[in-house]
Amino acid sequence: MMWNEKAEKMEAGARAQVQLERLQATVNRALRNVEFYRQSFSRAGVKGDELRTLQDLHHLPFTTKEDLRTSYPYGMFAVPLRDIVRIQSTSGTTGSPVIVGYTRNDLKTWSECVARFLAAGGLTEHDVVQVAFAYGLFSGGFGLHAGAERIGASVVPAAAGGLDKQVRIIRDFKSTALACTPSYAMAIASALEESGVKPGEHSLKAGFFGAEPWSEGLRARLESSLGITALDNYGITEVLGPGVSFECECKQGLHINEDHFVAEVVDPETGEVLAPGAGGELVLTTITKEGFPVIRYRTGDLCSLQSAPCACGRTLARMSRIQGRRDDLIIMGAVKVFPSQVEQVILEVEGVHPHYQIVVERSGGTDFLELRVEGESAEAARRIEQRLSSLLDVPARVTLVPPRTFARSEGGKARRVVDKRSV
Ligand code: DLL
Repeated sequence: MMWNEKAEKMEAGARAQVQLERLQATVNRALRNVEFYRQSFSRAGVKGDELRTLQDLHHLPFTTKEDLRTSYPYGMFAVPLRDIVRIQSTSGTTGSPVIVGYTRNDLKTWSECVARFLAAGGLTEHDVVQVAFAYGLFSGGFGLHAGAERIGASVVPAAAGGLDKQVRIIRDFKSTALACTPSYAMAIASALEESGVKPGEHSLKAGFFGAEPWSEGLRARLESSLGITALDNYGITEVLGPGVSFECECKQGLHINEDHFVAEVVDPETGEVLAPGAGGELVLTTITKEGFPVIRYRTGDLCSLQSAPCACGRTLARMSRIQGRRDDLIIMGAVKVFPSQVEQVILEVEGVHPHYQIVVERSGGTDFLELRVEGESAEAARRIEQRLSSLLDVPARVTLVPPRTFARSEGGKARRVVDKRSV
């Protein structure tokens, strides 16, 4: 189902024109109202009125997380605080947090973008949506809530935490859709199973998962254990929150809401813009945000872009599933691996559970990877070891641990890697 056919199926030329006009307006507003952009444009020797085509965007300076942090708390706001009706923030786990502000129009844009992905997953006013993301400064809870409400579904603000509570709500409220992180969905699936509820005995039919990287293997596991269709959606607080891009029923990449954002993929080292299909760092520019516009924001997320038509009929370009963040890449000498690649290996083998931890250690100058995974099958462990060793090109050790060794997700972003080399 399409929430906004006009926008989602707009012909390429017409959309490019809309994008250019909105981009020009955004840049003008940012230069007028935000000192940071005046300085960064002047350092780069570019002027706002030099933006005549969409390609000219490639010459504008990047904005980094560090830039946003330096402007803490309100330095990047492009409107006075009296026009801001909502404030959210990043968690600040890797440094000081970034505070973002939304005007009334921005909140409308946000719920529109979220409604698009919920509708793409078949959600209507007849659904009961269980939002099991944290509500608070994190953008997940309020973002999903507003989008589901906009569609007219019955929204249950279950919030994160309390697996028993999640199971009870699924069972008693007859939730038809679940929105949370994929790792939390797995914890909920395990808890449902342990409480004796089988896929055919509850009403769930759709899952909207995002906020952290996940693998095709985990999708398959979630779909079979919960008896649902599981779709990926991507977002980032500095740019909007959930709603930047989303999968349709074709599950062939995430459609970018291009009437609100312009996406580029650049070489993470040189910043050079890459051709469609090439993997690199996602760079996003908002073209309708009023309160907190960002120009060429370096997300740190790695993916590729493609503009080939999609069978669903949407003309919105697609990005691949996010492989991981630049910071999450496990680098062991010449070997580079993302936690989601390790997860995929675990899920290809029967006999272990997708509850795991990756431990990286150094001994005698050599790096080792140990995968600790819940399960009892020595045969499964051996097969995972073999597959991991060929994926990594270095020996990997798999240690089986008893079920429930790892604390179940409380709904936040999973932390899978323990790097003992830095302690
Ligand atoms: O996680 C917004 C969100 C909420 C998206 C709910 C989807 C659903 P932040 O806390 O600012 O915002 O974290 C953004 O999370 O840069 C990615 O590294 C990661 N991320 C978000 N969605 C996905 C996804 C929200 N679908 C950071 N796949 C981003 C992989 C994702 N990584």
